[in-house]
Amino acid sequence: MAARVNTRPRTETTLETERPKVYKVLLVNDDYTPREFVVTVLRAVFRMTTDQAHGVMLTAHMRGLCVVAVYTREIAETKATEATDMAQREGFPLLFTIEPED
Ligand code: TYC
Repeated sequence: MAARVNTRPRTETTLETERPKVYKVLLVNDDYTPREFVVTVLRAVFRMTTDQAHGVMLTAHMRGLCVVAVYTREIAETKATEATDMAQREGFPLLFTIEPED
């Protein structure tokens, strides 16, 4: 009797799960925006406690920049714009920017 040969092609499938790209929202220091106002914006837009907001504000004040939070692109853009607009309406140069996280 002829040997039965397995002619099934050998294939390998690897499943890769794409990691969603995430973006950091950065708070930029300036010399004009009052500290208390920065804390107010961080509390309102990023839902921080006063202590958290104060810590982030101080880090930006001392180092020039601070990572506020990490989100998907659309949420990061919306929050950075909302926070920057809030300051602009009060005449402050406070700036939030976004940057892809590596
Ligand atoms: N440097 C500002 C001041 O001394 C306060 C400040 C902190 C402004 C952080 C912006 O991202 C900032 N009044």
